[in-house]
Amino acid sequence: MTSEELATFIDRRRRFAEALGDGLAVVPAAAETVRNNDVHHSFRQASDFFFLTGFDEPDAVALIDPAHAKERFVLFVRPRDREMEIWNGHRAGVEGAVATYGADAAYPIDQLDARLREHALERETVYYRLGTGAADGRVVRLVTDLRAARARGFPAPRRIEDPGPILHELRLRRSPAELARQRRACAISRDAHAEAMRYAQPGMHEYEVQAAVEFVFRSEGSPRDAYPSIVASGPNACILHYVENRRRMAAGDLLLIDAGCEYGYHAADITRTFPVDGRFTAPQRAVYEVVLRAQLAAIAAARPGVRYEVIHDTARRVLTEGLVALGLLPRGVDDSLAMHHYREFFMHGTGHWLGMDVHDVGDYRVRRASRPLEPGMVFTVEPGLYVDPERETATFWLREYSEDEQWERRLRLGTAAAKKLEDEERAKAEKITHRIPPEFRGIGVRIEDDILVTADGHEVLTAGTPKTVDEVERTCAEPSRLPRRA
Ligand SMILES: [Mn+2]
Repeated sequence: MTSEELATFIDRRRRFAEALGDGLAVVPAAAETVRNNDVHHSFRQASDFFFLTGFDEPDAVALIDPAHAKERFVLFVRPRDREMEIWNGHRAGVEGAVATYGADAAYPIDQLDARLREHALERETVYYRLGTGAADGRVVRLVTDLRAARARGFPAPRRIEDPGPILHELRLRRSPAELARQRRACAISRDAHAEAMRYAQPGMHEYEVQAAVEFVFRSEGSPRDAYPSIVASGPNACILHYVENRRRMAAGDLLLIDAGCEYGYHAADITRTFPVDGRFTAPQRAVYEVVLRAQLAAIAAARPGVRYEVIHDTARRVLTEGLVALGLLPRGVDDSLAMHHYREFFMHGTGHWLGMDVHDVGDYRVRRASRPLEPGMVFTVEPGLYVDPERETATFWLREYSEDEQWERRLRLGTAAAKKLEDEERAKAEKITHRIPPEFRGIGVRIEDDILVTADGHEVLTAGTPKTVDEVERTCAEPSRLPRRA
């Protein structure tokens, strides 16, 4: 770790500690998970833990105890072990945790219970995110155990508080150093999408194009994908989280690729949709142009002070206008919006925060109101349209409703009970069966870029990824530098 990197983590811990006051935070690392038999999934550190420590090993816990006289940042880690390190790789050990990662003190992980107890005895609040893993039982037992200490006049924990809201507000706005890493992730991902357009050909399998995308990620310095790549051709583009990537592609297919890499623990998230044989058909192009118009309009709305929901409202209005014009919806634009008919073809949100995690942490609403954008926030804008390949008709209910109310009901009643109620209400409404023009069936298009809110507007971090019909077709026609199967 460079001294500049170390300074980043020290600064983050300082800001976190200020918010903790005299509380004690317990932040666990990610655990290794079994893939099959004695083989593990590739390890990726928990983002909250990495954000505070920069420490990249499993079986570790960080304590942040700002009111402690000496041990304000303590790491519990796997001790050095020559034999284990020969098999599984280098460990920093307790020595490295202090020397490299700047811990005030470090101990072997098996001393956690005893030492955590000493810290907790003096603190009224333990900040720990319940429900995230193996340390839950440990923390609950400890707090229960120390109840008796209060009768003896020790502070002892009265509260287990979620540190998430504090940490996630810190993670929501990019510092210049963080932004530099995310920019790099975006630039690499941009190059990978352009290469996929050059590389793909009819007759290839989706996974071959996936290999081209991920080759560019690795060869330009990204150690890891930000999420499993979606490489969805033809009708598969209508499956939102399709990751099988095994279909053989044919001329006339569209190929939707949703893939982004990680660089310096920051994610990029790009989607492009292009014709496998390099030329959009007229219906494909018509749908594509609608999605593109919606995406550009939504991006144009991004600037400080604008509420986050404006992005979605802008996208869905433009998409709905396009759907009506293409004959995919039975009513006019205003009805289609109020009755949410567009959801037959656009069933997801327009975007999400993007940071260390691809679907990053951070609240979208504050006291129920959509939050205003601020400089340093990064989010995706990814409208899409998906026309079911198998249905000749679609059913539309003539009923206005508020999505906000439906969300609230889901929170109050739970998803299953709320859904039942929604179905009952819908059954009472009149409905229209609308024929889907056959030329659009099976077309799925999504276009996604990553947007930084700046002081006076926004910046598209993934700019330069081919996007207009002309840019896409031109890039598809370029030769690829990557080898193809003979
Ligand atoms: Mn996304």
